[in-house]
Amino acid sequence: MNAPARFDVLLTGLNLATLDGEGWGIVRDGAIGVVGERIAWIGPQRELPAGVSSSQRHDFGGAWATPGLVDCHTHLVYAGNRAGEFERRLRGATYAEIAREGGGILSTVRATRAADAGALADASRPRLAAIADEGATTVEVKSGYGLEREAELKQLAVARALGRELGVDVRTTLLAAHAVPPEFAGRADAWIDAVCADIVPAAASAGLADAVDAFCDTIGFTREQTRRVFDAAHAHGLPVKLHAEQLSDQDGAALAAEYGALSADHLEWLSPRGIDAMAASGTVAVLLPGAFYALRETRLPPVDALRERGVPMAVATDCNPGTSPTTSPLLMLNMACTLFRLTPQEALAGMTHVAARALGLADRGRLRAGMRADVAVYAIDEPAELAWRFGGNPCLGTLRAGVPHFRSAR
Ligand code: DI6
Ligand code: FE
Repeated sequence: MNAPARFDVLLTGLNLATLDGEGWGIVRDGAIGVVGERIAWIGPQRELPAGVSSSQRHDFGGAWATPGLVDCHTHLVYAGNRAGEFERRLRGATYAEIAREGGGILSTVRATRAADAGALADASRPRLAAIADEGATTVEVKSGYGLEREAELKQLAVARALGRELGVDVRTTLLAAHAVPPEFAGRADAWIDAVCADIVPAAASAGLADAVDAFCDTIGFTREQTRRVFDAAHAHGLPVKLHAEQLSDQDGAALAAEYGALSADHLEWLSPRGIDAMAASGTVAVLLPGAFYALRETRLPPVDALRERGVPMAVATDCNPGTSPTTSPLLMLNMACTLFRLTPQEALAGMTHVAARALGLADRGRLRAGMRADVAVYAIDEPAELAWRFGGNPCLGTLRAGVPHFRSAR
């Protein structure tokens, strides 16, 4: 590997779990040299070219580096909370019942509409900061709690602004087809008309959406309605994703695959037909163990079949106030293994390069020369520890597009 004469940042004293290739891609006693936003050199420290200098050097004395985490499915920009609904569910009400009564997503819609952009950012900032604090360098954020043009755009703009403020690469997804807003109660098709004719074009022309998502389920939208949203997204040059087969089998994953979706997410009710379609289209399966856990679901996503068919599996927080009120990507690694039986290596791949693929990003998720210099550093003895433990945070900080955000050992 040719090294430049000078690095902007040099990280030394690191064991590397590069995830470059099939397995962990371990390099012991490694170093990473960065120029600008990119990894310029990576390898065993003893092979560092003699005489190379660096503007900044950080030595970690044997900590581990992984690719920066990619949390590819969150709804973290919202106002209010749903603790009261949680108490109701503990007394026996179901998520779907609460939704049908106008609570659930719609209660967060009321709070999110009422918050101005500043208040919405103040409510959401700690969540993005907490996710980043565990090693995330790229975070996807969905709208879907505005459910009217300006409020949807407000959510997307706040997400982007928080990303710039905290130095996290925030990717935004328009999820106007999340629920039927109160103004359109009983007129789901009319709402989808508005989404397609007004909101998708507005988000696209404002440059505020990187993708378009929909909630295809009995308490969400039908396949036909979802298809219309996808057509509108494609007409505006935006890729699609889908909340599919979370609470029932609507054959949504196959529809997503038909549209070349980046991902289909949740998938507890995914059928063999859906798996075949995803395998053929290369659509990523995003697994969300936090929602599975919080809803006390018992039906598992078909992980063995997905693995057998070579469908790439990502893992994300689904950070949202209703079904996954977590800001811990590391806890999701643990739950992906404990609840869904992924291996720790699959789980970490699922929150790095596979998650990047679920966002259409090919420049990150592995530690390799030429990739974006997104790196997470952890005070651990071996990489499987990231999925083994739950609670606590061993992250010592990150490089985000080459910019160091490190703190002292914890
Ligand atoms: N599925 C989910 O798990 C979230 N949205 C969705 O379509 C839940 C959102 C909420 O309850 O606020
Ligand atoms: Fe979600």
